[in-house]
Amino acid sequence: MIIMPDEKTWPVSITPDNYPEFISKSSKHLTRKGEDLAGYFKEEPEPEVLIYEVYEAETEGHIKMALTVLKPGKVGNEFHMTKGHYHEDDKAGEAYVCFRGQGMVIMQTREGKTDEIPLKPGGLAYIPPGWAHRTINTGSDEFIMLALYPETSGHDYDSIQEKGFIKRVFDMDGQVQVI
Ligand code: PAN
Ligand code: ZN
Repeated sequence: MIIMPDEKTWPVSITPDNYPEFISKSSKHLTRKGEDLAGYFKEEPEPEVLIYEVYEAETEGHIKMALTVLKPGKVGNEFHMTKGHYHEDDKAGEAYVCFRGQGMVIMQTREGKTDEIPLKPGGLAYIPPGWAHRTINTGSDEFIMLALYPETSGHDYDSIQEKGFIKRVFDMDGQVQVI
């Protein structure tokens, strides 16, 4: 059970079983459809296709929480993914905890270093400060993860929208390929 006598009262325990309760108490809900991701994939997504949703909690203190539900699927042979961003504060890192599905976080620095961390339920990915990050759903189920990051992080989407990610993730004859 999530112990939340009212919506703004913490602490909470969020688990792979009770995360829908977190969703129901979240204070902000974003949806990202194909039309919101125009220009991100190699091929253009169908405008109305739902690719992911984000539920944010209004936490007090310096750690913010957001749950991402990334739908399974592909655009052409490229797996569904989030937009990806740098944090505006280059001292703000982040942790992703996977609750459901199969996927990965791909990361890069402004100097061109890249890395990736595969994620399955129970796994945690630590994203160091200064690294852009994007989540990919490489499985056939929803990919669900909780992100924890400083509330002062800020999100820089423009750098990714302009230059894209160095590494991308494709289904090549049934194999997940990072290229
Ligand atoms: C996450 C992301 C979330 C959606 O909460 O914001 O997965 O991805 P985009 O923000 O790239 O669309 C996070 O990294 N927050 O900092
Ligand atoms: Zn982030």
